[in-house]
Amino acid sequence: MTAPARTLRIAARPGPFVCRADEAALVLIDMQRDFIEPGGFGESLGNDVSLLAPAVPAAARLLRWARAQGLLVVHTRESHAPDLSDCPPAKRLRGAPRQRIGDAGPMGRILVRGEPGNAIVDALAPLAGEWQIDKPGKGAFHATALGERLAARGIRQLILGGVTTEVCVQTTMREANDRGYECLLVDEATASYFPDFKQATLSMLVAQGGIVGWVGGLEQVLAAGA
Ligand code: TIU
Repeated sequence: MTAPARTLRIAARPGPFVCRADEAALVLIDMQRDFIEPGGFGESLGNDVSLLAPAVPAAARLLRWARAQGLLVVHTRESHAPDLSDCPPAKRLRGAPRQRIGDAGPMGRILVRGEPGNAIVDALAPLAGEWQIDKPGKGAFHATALGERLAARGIRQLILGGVTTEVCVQTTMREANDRGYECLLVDEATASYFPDFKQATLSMLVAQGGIVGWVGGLEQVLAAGA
């Protein structure tokens, strides 16, 4: 006889998120130096990167919790091949950034795989066995093997954090929702260069009875399974 699935009941909006630990993964989106530290892609777009700093210790607490609960942990990086063959001109040429994707910056080439600035920040460094997904798009399912790998592992629920809330995190959560995953986004573990965009994103995800999924507070997540 197989043991019943271990469930963690997390108080959330629009209602409780009942996490089945064996079928759930923590997905931390793009917690990279390129977005969080000066000299990377985020700053090259004209953003104040200090607005993302509070999400780092919050994501670190969430990561410790997920590891303690035995959840699969997935880290993503927005990144491109050195020859930029996976970067459409429409992405590289968009806007008027100080430096474009592939240009040389103080932390290496902007948003290029393997460069120092493309690494995940030290406080959230992946452990051996945790998945690291390099993604050329905003969503983590686009042009990656993430969907196939999660399906092969029997994962049905995603607990999400990362940056930025309304860009890569929201895109990934919407992609996942359309693929049938139940998704919980953890408020303090996500951040935006535009705080009002973050708040609007959280509101729109849970509106209409959770049209895209759930949003929960960090303390409520940590209290589950404590
Ligand atoms: N610009 C911005 O807010 N975000 C991105 O370009 N990528 C991610 O969100 N990771």
